[in-house]
Amino acid sequence: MASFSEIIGTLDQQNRAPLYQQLQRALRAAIHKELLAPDEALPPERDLAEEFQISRITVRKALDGLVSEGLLARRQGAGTFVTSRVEKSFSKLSSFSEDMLSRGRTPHSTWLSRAAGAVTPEESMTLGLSPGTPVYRFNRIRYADGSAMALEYSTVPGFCLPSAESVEASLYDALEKHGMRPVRALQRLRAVLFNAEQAKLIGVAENAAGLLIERRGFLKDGRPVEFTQSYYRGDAYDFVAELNWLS
Ligand code: 16G
Repeated sequence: MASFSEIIGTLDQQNRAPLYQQLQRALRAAIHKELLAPDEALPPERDLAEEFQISRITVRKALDGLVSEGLLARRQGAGTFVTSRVEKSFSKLSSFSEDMLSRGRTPHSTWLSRAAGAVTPEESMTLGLSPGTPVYRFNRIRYADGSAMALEYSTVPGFCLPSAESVEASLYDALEKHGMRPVRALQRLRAVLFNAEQAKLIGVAENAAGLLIERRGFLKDGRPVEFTQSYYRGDAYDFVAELNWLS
């Protein structure tokens, strides 16, 4: 079997660029050229340190950077892997958590805010609610295997849930528990550039390309139960739709 340096090249101890940057550059290039395939495991940090004659701290620093770029992912107990782009079906009404779990990735979120409030004029138009109606807002950074994938801003009418805190890891789990999970949705997709604040939250460069998906979800009886704006990293997602010709 080829040694790892035969795949990604060696580091130049005389070069003025820091060694962790050299290792990052070599790994990034190998991933882009697909010398390292999606889902391929990297050798353990200890082996990399030995092979490239650098400290484990340097290896860790190099890998940390690529994890936050979304090129690598750490899976607990299993090691570090090359990430694969997520293919998301456009015709399935699934949740972020389900999408990630079905790909063997571990979802988690951090809260930007989770609160009750009154509907804004924009939300009342979008959700068809009368002014003053209580709503819950759930704003999150969404991760897969520790890499930030999307920023998500959801508004849910007050009748759907008993409290803001009733939503923990998954909004759809909480809605389902209360018989309020949407069964139909309308979606709109638009290309966007991440502004400085969003870019910082999700760990990409300012003005990096992203995809904004707006979803309005409805119950069987037609009542709207969700308006969500999801800003996905453009470098992490492929949206896929199956089309049928109805003749
Ligand atoms: C997805 C949905 C979003 C929904 C969320 C619930 C798209 C474009 N959007 O991100 O509308 O609110 O899943 O995820 O798929 P959760 O149940 O994991 O919180």
